[in-house]
Amino acid sequence: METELDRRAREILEGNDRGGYTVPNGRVYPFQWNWDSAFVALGFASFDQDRAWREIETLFQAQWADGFLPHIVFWRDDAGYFPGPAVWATGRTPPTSGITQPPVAASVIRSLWARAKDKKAFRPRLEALFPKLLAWHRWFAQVRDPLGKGLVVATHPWETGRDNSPEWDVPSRVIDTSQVGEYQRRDTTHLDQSVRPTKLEYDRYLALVQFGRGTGWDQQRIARENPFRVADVGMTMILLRANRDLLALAEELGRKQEADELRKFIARSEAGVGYLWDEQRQSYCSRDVITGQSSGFVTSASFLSFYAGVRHQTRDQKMLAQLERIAGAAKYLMPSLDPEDPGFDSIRYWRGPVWAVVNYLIATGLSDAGHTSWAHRVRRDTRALIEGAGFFESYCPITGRGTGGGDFSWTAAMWLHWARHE
Ligand code: 9WN
Repeated sequence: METELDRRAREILEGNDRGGYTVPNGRVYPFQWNWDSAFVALGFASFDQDRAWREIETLFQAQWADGFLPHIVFWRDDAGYFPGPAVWATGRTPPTSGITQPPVAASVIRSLWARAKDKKAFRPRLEALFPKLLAWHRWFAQVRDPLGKGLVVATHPWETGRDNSPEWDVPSRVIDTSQVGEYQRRDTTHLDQSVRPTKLEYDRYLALVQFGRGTGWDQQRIARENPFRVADVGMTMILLRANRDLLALAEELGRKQEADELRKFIARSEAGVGYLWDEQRQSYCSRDVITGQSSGFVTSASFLSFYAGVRHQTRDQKMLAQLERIAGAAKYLMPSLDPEDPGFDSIRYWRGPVWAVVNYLIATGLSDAGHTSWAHRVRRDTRALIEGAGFFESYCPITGRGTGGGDFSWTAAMWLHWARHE
């Protein structure tokens, strides 16, 4: 039976639907975002499978010829967001940003395919999407893995989806912001400044956009020369999982050669992911590839090792110990930053708040690895947050208060797909 929250979640997705794509929130984020759309598709699948596939198909219409998939597609301009298409100036049709985002789409398509009742009807759509997904994954391997270890190097904090994580503080210090000039932020007209990134962070975000634009969005050059180049633990773990899911689809479609290629990507990442283990911190952390320095921060992304299917007995035990410690310090899992870290800020974006989509990934991984009671705890906390505060962008892990934008698409989607279930 449909509950009040089920109905509300569905209404949010339908209200944020702009015809083939969904905005994360109509006011704060009025465009199509890459990983938001992937999660949103899971939400649609609970009541409209055709619409779920369309969300991803629309996103891939904005793919560049080299396989790159942008983090924002500006199907229609909207002055309510900064930086808009004129600032990015990528010269594409449709207009897009020039950076990417965590590659969850292949995993989502695998899930949509598994639940498709009429396989015959969806098979041509799977056949059409498969090479596009593979092209994006190849792009990561060819352009964003300079160490050849199967890791993902992010060239902008926005790429990681965890924009102001303290993981980026030290690597960002070298970014020259002297040429950024005056600009007007729009996020702080919609939301309180206390929940958003700082002016210094925004200056750095824009300096990186200017750098990319200065290269004519030459991705090869950006990968070599960008002042910010960090192997992101989140994107790396997500890509490893996505490669496994794409491999399952390759096998399903009988694409032997592609399956072999994907097996190589997976083997490379499995062998290389140890580079992100911080022995001193006893956790997986992102690592600056320019200096070789680990961030030393335990964040929600650290726990995606389970989701990636990385199995390492001693490291897994250490991560479970971290989980237990954090569960004792926060009422609701999983805070985006270790609550015992001195920089923890329970309401500031990716420096403390809980995000339903990351919880979904973490819980999926924990469950797959057999840590079912932890997986259950993460789901229960997500459910309690939504029941208590509604469909917010994120939540304070201490009080459960909603933070950021309301009527948020991916939170509604996570309710429908996952959090509401027992
Ligand atoms: C920049 C849309 C996006 C999410 C990101 C989240 C936030 C954008 C912003 O909103 O980032 O991409 O302007 O703050 O950090 O994960 O995809 O919901």
